[in-house]
Amino acid sequence: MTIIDGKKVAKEIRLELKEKVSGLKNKYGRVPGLVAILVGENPASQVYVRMKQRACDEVGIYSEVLRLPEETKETELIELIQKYNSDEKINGILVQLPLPKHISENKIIEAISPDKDVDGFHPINLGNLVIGKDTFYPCTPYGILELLKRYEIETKGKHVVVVGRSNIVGKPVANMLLQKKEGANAIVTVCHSAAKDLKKYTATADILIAAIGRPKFITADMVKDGVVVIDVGINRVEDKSTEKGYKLVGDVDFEEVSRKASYITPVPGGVGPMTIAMLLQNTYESFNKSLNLQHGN
Ligand code: BQF
Repeated sequence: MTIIDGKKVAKEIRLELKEKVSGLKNKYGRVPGLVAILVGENPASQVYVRMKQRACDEVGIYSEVLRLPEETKETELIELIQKYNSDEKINGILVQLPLPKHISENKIIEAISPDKDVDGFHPINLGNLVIGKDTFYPCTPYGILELLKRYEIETKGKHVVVVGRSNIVGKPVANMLLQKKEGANAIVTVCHSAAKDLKKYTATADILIAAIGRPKFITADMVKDGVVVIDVGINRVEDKSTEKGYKLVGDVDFEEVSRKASYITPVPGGVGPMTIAMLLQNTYESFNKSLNLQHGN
């Protein structure tokens, strides 16, 4: 059994990006830029935004962070996004989700220029993803494919079972693995909470992607021997023995499932750090695409 070390791979990717960004700076005198917009005080969101900002600093990507009050109006947020859509220093615009209830996430996502949508959530980019065109991949699915690639885990012809159907993880990762491409070309099943007997599906998986959002939901009886397990869950559960009063737990019961798995991602330190690394990767790719556009390609 191999534990997939997402923390280590993410670090490698950040080091590779640091080199590439330094190359851009030498060649063009500019670096990629990212703006992160946080509305309200969700504690987890604050942590995520801080991690993204620190990661930008580490690789030399220019970053701005906007912290807006909970009461921010939808129209105000849209106007801000439009300002960044035409800001040449900025190649990526990220609006941290979830947003307060009075703001429509769909409207906000659609206000972001598809050319700066480094989260890959804009319907144009998701549409391009589904038809296999070059686009920004959502960061968590991109991180999952990158982990499979770097651990040389074959996907072609394998049965991937995705549990969860969110627009951010389940739907895009299923579509990416379905593409007739290197690092994909899998047989993909998507299942979810409406299944009467989830085990019937999960037990047939060569590769199981758990993106459910419930702590330790996947147990050993639900998987076959030798399964590759990708745990996307980031659940905060109370733990009085820790300084913060909580710990992070995945959607998979790591202790028991790891005994049957050939590969498994831990939580923390698995898919989570890759999400941040791929955000930087997308920002770098966005900068390069903007150069190509300027030169009329
Ligand atoms: C780790 C996210 C749900 C909803 C909105 C490292 C992150 C998490 C875990 C992280 C996530 C989850 C992010 C670890 C960003 C991943 O060491 O295991 C990093 O920062 N994430 C987000 O921005 O929005 C979310 C999950």
